[in-house]
Amino acid sequence: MRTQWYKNAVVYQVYPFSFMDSNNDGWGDIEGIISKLDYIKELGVTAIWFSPLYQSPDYDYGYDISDYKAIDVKFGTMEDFDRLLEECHKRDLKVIMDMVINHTSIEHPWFRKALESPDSPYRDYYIIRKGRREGDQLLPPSNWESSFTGSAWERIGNTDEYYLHLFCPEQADLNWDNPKVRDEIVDILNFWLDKGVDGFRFDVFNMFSKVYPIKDDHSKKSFQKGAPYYVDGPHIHEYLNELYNRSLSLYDTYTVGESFHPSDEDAYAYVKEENHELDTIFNFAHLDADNIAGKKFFWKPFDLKQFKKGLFGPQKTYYRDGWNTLVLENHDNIRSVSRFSIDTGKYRYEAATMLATVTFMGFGIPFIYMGEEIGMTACKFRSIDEMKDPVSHFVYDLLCKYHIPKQLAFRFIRYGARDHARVPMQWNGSVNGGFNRGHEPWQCMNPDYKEINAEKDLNSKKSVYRFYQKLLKIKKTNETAIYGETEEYAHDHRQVIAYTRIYQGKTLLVMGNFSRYKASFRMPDGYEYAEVLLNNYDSLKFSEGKAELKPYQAVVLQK
Ligand code: TEU
Repeated sequence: MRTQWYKNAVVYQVYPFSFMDSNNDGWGDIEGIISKLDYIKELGVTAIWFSPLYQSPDYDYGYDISDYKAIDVKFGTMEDFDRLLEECHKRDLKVIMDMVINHTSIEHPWFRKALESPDSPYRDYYIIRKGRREGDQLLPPSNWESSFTGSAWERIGNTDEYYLHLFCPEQADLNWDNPKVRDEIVDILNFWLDKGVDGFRFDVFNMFSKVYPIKDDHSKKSFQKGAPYYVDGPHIHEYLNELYNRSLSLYDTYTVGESFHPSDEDAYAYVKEENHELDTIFNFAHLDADNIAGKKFFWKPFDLKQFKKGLFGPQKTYYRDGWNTLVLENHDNIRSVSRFSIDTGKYRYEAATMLATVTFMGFGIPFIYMGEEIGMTACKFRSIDEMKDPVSHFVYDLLCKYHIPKQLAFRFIRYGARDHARVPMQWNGSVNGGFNRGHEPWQCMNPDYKEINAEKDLNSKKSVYRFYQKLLKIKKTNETAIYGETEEYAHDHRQVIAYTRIYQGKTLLVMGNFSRYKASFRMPDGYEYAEVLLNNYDSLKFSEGKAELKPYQAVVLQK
């Protein structure tokens, strides 16, 4: 049944809120997406991952689902979705749905019914516990923290009970230990697979299984309080395997799990083919190379060695018996050209194409986030009020609570905010960047849309999009680029990232200069006369076995 079509796939992520607003109401929609499918196809991708399109009250912009089998009205109808699916398949584009099943919206009927009566069978769909009494004070059942700041427990009205939410208070965690919950999930997956979708991206899947009974986390090393009790939990491998057997393996699917700081050992187990859990997971470790301890609002100078370690680690580990993914951006991260200490002013094109080359030529499936292919930059937000993501506000409020001056707090938020990726797509230089016909978009535009937009990029001699086309063509068709084993070079080099991919006697050498200064790199033997497959400059200079790379130059050689 399963053809493993994903092995030479290239995935494009659409964040529906901000892609294309066809009816000019300020929200992106399905009709808008359909109108841009040719643009996506022409780029050279083979699949699209849609961030949630389901019914949602949008406390976390679609990641809080209130009906898993309905399309949200702001995006369109189920008929519109069916047409989207058909139009994608007509163009040979696979469709990957986002599945947010660690938690549901508190507006989901299951949660509503759970709260209606203490005897409701739906209570056991969630994680509801009595608080702890200390004197006259009622405290949460444990000291676990939410990923979005504060306690992970929310008190239920005036009762002495709390429910668990590892994200927003409006996102209640499901109790995966209840077999009925797993039945419901299987039913939802099969509903979409029966419609013909081709795979899923599982949101924070490695938080599904919790350690019971609930207890305090006293460890000093936890990424956040409670993490050892809800990350890579005791039954997670079993539950994934169950989804595989009861649903995924019955169709020609592909899955990618979004993991939350997994241990190396568990990460490998999730993707190991013989385990029948997931096909791939996302690895984000390299994206922490310019923040402190994985906390994205806290700046540190870019550490290229850390980036390399994060990027190459999974390529090495999963090579023999698993598969990998390659990511620079998504809806949770700031634009890649605007980070890693990059000089965007002068070298936006060079940096955008270098980043894509050194990342996507590795072992794994490239995931491209809408707008990345035209080198969209971080948004020049002027105040916290322009930001819609609840996380930006939670963290801002927290910083202010600790007496950080407001301006400084805002600067922290602006450094790492997810809002940067969520401003509307910039299609052209007309009103609202062509996202719609002038209605105020739900999230403000990046004021640079007149300078940076798809139309302008495509007409430019230095087009990021056209470079991506060349790169993706190699990535999809060159067997070495698909199957080759990665070997890293220049690990200690402070400017250059370099590696080979080797497969059946053929070799690719990929090298990129990660800085605004010239850099020289001693290549492994025999590349001076190799064929240049890709170069983001017109020429490449060699001297005595060394490649002399210009600022942000990236090259792929084949031998
Ligand atoms: O994200 C999980 C997650 O933990 C982070 O990427 C998170 O966005 C970051 O730590 C905040 O700074 C997934 C989704 O991708 C995200 O959009 C959702 O908000 C989250 O799950 C909850 O569903």
